[in-house]
Amino acid sequence: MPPTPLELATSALSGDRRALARLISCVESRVPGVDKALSALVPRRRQGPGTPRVIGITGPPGAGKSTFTDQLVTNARAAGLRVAVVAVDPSSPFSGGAILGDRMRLDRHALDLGVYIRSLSARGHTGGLSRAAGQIVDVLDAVGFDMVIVETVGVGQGELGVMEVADTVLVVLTPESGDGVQAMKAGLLEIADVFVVNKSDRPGADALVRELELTVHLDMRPGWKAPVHATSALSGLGVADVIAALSRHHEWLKGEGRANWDARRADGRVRTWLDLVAADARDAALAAYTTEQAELRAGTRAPEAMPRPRQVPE
Ligand SMILES: Nc1nc2c(ncn2[C@@H]2O[C@H](COP(=O)(O)OP(=O)(O)OP(=O)(O)O)[C@@H](O)[C@H]2O)c(=O)[nH]1
Ligand SMILES: [Mg+2]
Repeated sequence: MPPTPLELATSALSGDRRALARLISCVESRVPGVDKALSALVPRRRQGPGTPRVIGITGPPGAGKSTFTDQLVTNARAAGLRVAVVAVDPSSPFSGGAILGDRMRLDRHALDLGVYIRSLSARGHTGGLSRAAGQIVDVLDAVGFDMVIVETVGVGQGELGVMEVADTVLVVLTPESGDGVQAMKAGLLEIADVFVVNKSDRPGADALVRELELTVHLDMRPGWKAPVHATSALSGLGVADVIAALSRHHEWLKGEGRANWDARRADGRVRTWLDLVAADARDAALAAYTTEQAELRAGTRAPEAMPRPRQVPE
């Protein structure tokens, strides 16, 4: 008999890496019994912006997110912190190029027991990537990591959900993303706690920095104002400033911004629940109504004429 998720959770809590990996796989595919294992971890989940610090890194493909992740990991390790990295690729149904790239870049930490790296692709996900990412962060939290970094490619709606699991979000752009920034300004402002214009060794970086600064400045909402940093992550130029900005945001969350953190976590918990409700309802509907599904497939029944139970199943 393979171990139950609850047994895996117990082993993971005592430091068993293989059990941790298997538990995370259970979370991804929502195997029976995983809900019980996760609810058992509740008392160990963070109740405030303390440990772990959960840092989200997002931005367009190739912007330098993994280079930054690597720098953050190196920095945290130097301070003796245990770090987990969750690399999420919502666009890819496979563990494709981006994730492989992450792997290779982070490979130099592979033998370091203070670092845990996990990639998460869109394949086989029921109940949403953000649901999975959120629950995986909870697991990593419970087993005692000091820092969890969630890297996800893109800056669209899909990534917004994934980034909502983070306490602090770093948006990495490049001079090349200038035009795109216009289109997605509102969305970016919504999620970014720190902006980075990476590859500042290339032309156009200054203009994008000014544009972002102006955008942040014109945002009338009270609270944290996202700083904008120009970096060259490859050479390390400006990276220390970004790390300092991430720490300042963390301090802000602990003080003045505490209500902000509480609200974000509350929303996150509700969203995870609703994702689970939706996933269960979908599974239940697919298992039932087989005749109707055959008619739907044949085109003799409209999707709108399919049964849609509104009762929450027991
Ligand atoms: N010129 C220049 N290249 C950089 C800089 N930072 C990263 N790169 C390069 O840009 C490429 C992409 O870097 P990654 O860190 O993999 O970017 P990413 O955002 O994680 O990419 P995906 O995960 O594939 O979306 C790599 O070849 C890096 O070496 C920089 O500051 N300047
Ligand atoms: Mg990457």
